[in-house]
Amino acid sequence: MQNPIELYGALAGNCIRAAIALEEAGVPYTVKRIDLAACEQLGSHHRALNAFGKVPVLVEHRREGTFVLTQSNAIMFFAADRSGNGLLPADPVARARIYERFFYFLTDVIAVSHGAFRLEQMGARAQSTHLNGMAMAALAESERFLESTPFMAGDEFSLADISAFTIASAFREDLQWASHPALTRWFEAVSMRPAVINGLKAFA
Ligand SMILES: N[C@@H](CCC(=O)N[C@@H](CS)C(=O)NCC(=O)O)C(=O)O
Repeated sequence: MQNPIELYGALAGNCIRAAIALEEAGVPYTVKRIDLAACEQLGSHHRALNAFGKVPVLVEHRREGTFVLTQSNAIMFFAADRSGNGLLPADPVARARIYERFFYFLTDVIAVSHGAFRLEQMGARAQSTHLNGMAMAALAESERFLESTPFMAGDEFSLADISAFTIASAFREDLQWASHPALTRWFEAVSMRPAVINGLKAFA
């Protein structure tokens, strides 16, 4: 039988994060590619899944009906709940630390970088550069998370690392890696994880 879970998406950070989370969680899924350049996400077929016309979208075919989930971060938490592993442990303290770091990357790096991208599209180049600089500085600051632990929120790989990894990949060319030895070591280690490699390839 086909995988009950489908992940609709494209080669973009939000979709790759969702794919990496499913891979790390060991949740089998089928990739459904959406051609953003051809505006397939805005067509009626895709809008039936996500009225906002965005990817990623996760679809799970259940006996009791079809479950549709949008928002990359919601999909990551869905995957973590299925994983039964360290992506999001049950211990409230460990979990709180993961939330802290996960939302650091989401709100201080990814969202800021997204704002920069929108400004660039509007032709507001100076403002875009300023915002991108803020996002990059916040990413560089995450070096301190890695001073005493191998991963962003502790001794185990977690949702916080997935959040950090895709945006660090996007900034790979511009980050001063030599000044950030812990970030460099972390990035190399995460890049070699089989689930991360598979997630990166999901929409390639
Ligand atoms: N907050 C949403 C953002 C989704 C989003 O903006 N997706 C982009 C691709 S990364 C998209 O669908 N772009 C196509 C469009 O805006 O037409 C999430 O995290 O899933």
